[in-house]
Amino acid sequence: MRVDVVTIFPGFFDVLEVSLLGRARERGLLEVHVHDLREFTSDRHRTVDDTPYGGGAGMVMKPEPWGLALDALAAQAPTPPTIVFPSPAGELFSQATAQEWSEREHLIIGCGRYEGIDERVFAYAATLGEVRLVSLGDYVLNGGEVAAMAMIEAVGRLVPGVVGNPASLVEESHSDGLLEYPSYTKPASWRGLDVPDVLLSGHHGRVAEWRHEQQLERTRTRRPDLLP
Ligand code: 6GU
Repeated sequence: MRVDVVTIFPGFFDVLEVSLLGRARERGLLEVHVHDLREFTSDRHRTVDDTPYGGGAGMVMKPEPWGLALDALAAQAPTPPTIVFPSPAGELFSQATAQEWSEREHLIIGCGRYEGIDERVFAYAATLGEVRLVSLGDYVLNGGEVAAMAMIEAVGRLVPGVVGNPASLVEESHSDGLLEYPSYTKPASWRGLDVPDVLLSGHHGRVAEWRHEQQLERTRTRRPDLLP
């Protein structure tokens, strides 16, 4: 999979060099290219924003640099890309979104700052690929960069081969619509706190049943909105 990120803060993405996704990059499973939006300006001040028509607070990102950046990146694509704009005004990003995108050949992620991007950019992008405005949740970040990073990690770890043991993707939170069951390791007793007996019993059927009950109970208390 190839991911192109467009941002006015390319340095934000330096951390992708390390950890899980860093190794996936080295192994050629995941190619992430970060582009500075200001490279697509032509004025002396490399301007990417301007005041909003109709008035109001803050600045809006100008359409021209975005148009040139999208042209340059979509032209490289063998198939129409999925073009993602992280936005608190978007649809909610979920594990299902991550799964869907992990099967795509090419993602372009456009990170907006300030009060947003000129709306016409989304309409233009839709002529180049599938456009998705996606939010991490109901709170506001200063820009799309941190959200893009979260999306790249959630998607990247689902690309086949990125996570060493694919079985570890099966029993995790949100993979079956429930929260994950609690986990324990040695020692069996620690500071007066004991591992539940059933996990020491060696009885696989009872362990599986207990874990499922724990998933249901946790989901009921912490995330009732996930239950039907
Ligand atoms: Cl995707 N962007 C911004 N700016 N704020 C957010 C968000 C995205 N998701 C939650 N808050």
